[in-house]
Amino acid sequence: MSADTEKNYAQAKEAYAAIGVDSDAAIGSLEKFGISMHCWQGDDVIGFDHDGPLTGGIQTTGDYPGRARTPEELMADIDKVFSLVGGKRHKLNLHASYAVFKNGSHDRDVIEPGDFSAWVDYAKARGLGLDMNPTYFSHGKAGKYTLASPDAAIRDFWVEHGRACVRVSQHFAEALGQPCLLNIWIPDGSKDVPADRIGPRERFAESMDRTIAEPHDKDKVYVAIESKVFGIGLESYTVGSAEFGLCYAASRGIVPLFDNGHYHPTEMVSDKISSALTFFDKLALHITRPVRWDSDHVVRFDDEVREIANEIVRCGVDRVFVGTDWFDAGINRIAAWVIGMRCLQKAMLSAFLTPHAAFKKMQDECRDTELFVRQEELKTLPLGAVWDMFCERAGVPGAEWYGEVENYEKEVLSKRS
Ligand code: RNT
Ligand code: ZN
Repeated sequence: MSADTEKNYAQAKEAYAAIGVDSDAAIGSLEKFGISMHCWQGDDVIGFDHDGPLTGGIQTTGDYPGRARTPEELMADIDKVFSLVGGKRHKLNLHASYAVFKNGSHDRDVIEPGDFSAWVDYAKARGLGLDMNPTYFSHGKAGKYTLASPDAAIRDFWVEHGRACVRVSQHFAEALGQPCLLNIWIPDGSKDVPADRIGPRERFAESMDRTIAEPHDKDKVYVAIESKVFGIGLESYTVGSAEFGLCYAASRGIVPLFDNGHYHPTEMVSDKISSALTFFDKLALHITRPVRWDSDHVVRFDDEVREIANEIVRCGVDRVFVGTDWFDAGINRIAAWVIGMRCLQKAMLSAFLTPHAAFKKMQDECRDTELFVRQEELKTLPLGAVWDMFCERAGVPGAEWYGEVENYEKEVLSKRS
């Protein structure tokens, strides 16, 4: 360990102790804090089960060289990412479109656990968990509507897809010995003013009911529904709106998923977490960065992510499934993953280093001025020195990780054409 890391940490430990915070405990909490990292940053949300473009009103922009084109390349890239990200309990978040077929391909309504055995083996060998998402986009049967389609045959196809994903999730949970989050997001909606808003919503609810009726153990598979305000080409109406998602989750006893890119730009997910957790046992999040719209920019260590992290810690880390969701094809894709993961971890570290009980007491005793002062003074305490010690203890590089990505680009990514 470098003498500087040790010396700086000793000083930081004292500075945090002075406000009643144990920095070793904070590092320990961060080591145990698992993040479900999305697999789709490495290949621009394309997957392996189809040819054709990304559809569904989501978009990657940029053409940086080195996109992963095969499962092997994607797995190697994810290994590189995890070599630069500390922490012991991470998961990998898969989409159904990342199936790795062994004996000929299956359409999405009939995918099987075996179509994901390459991922189960991968996760097992690395001590990772797996989460799952049905893929209701980038497919010939995903036109304007999927689970909310007026065409019963289309709805049936996608219901079968969801049910197959429930079975895959149950298999993930059993094979890896940890619960699997199965998150349902559909792109259904319309570009212009619809004539019927309630019809598609009723059909979506009915299709969801049929999907979650697929037998599963509730302590192994947690089903979530992800809401959204709009998508590209779906600007006027989104079937799975925020109210729909919340009401559906509450009435069926499943988990709501909040993606912080899926609201009007001044709405803050940090303020929504506690409202949901007043009524739900569990909540799921997609951490992303919307820039003016649901742009899925790489997460930075910014105010909103820090406040989301504070809320996760205050409400209870065991109550929140934390996943990531961004995709940038304009910069090195490995760096895009690593930047966002490390920024989220920095936000969590900052939250673990916050004297929440003392601050709450100030609020309850109406010492608002003091709270304001102490919240702002906290921001310039030596978080960086604690972060460096976290990296050191986790065996990952500190601030100088970019060289690793540069080498990987030279040795591996640049050879992909
Ligand atoms: C889309 C949702 C969804 C997707 C992934 C690929 O707006 O955020 O979570 O990003 O399923
Ligand atoms: Zn999302």
